[in-house]
Amino acid sequence: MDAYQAIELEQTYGAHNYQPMDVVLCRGEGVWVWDVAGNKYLDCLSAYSAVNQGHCHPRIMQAMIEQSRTLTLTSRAFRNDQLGLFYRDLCRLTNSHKVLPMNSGAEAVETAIKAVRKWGYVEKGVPEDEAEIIVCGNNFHGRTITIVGFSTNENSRKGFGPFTPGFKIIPFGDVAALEQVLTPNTVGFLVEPIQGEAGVIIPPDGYLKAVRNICQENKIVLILDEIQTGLGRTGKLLAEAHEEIEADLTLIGKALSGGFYPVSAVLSNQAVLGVLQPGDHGSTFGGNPLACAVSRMALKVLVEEGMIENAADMGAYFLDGLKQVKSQKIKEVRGKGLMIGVELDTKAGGARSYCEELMTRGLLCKETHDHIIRFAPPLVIDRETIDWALEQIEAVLK
Ligand code: IF1
Repeated sequence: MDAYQAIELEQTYGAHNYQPMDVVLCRGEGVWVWDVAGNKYLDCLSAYSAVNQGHCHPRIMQAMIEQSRTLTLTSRAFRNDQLGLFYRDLCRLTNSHKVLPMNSGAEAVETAIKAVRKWGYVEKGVPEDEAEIIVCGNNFHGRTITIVGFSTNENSRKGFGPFTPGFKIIPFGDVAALEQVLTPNTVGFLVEPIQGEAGVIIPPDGYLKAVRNICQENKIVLILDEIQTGLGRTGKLLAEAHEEIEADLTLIGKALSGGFYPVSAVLSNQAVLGVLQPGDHGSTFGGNPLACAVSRMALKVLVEEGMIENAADMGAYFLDGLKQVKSQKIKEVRGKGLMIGVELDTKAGGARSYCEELMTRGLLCKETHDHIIRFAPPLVIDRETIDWALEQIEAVLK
């Protein structure tokens, strides 16, 4: 099937909830992907950081094949021999006490909201149905009604009301704003360590440590959404490590399976997830043996193959190279590890056209908020490939 036929089918039978670039991919290996016409591209999106380990990582693939030959799904009505091992590996790696496994990132966010509300009622004595959770402007935490209800992006909300009450919005990066919004009914603060969709917005140094202290002092659960920043993307296992803090609840997803399978999880100290009783929460696929086997190997290769350190080294190299690019079109280059954003001047005419041109040069990337191009290749990228990428970016942006 050629690209035209594939696009035709999508347009004919698919809901039009995306406006994808017209490239029809059919193969992935490491940092490279190929389209149906045989063209090769450097993937600088990594499926929004779900393919940190590189496309079709052979060891993760092998783990998936083996487990899929023996047992894929039992539901949680019964136990399986992979779940406890997954919990143990994840808790040891992240210094967590408890795990609640889910499937999509949004489900992990919703799970955290339920657990924190119940913790507020049971442990903090907040009156029933009066729990308040603080979030930040320009947040992205998923697409469910509750989550888009506290989005500040009109496109995410329009036409989907009415929304879930109990959320307050403060500016990202503003410590005083958090202190001022607190009430005795505040139970949690949900925030991305670096805002991804907002355009790789890095908070001021010390922000995470400051909000960690405020939450500690006011008995508020600090929930860090590391679904995009986690699992090596910023050059640390979790982005919280850049400020040497530990969240009370940490949300991970995406690369937790290396892009092979939807797997997410809520990681917690005992206090918060400990309030959930049998029957409080669950999902058909949450914690299934196939997801557990795939995720255990995805975590193993991430650590054993030095991908986290490589992300730190190659990220610094990529960022430095981008900062050397002389172009009137570039307003700011920012990033941490291999989570990089290039903000263009509004006079440059919008980021999409540059992404389209980069695509013709064999580099796939995605704009966000009209003027920002995100560069987030798999964490296995090497210096030589970054040099090549920088040549294409310079050629397009000069
Ligand atoms: C799409 C954006 C990124 C996330 C954070 C939770 C979730 C995401 C920090 C929900 C998911 C994905 C969703 C995907 C595109 C992508 C995205 F552009 F939508 F905003 F990465 F920035 N927290 N982000 O980034 O996880 O339920 O999707 O598994 O909706 O097209 P999910």
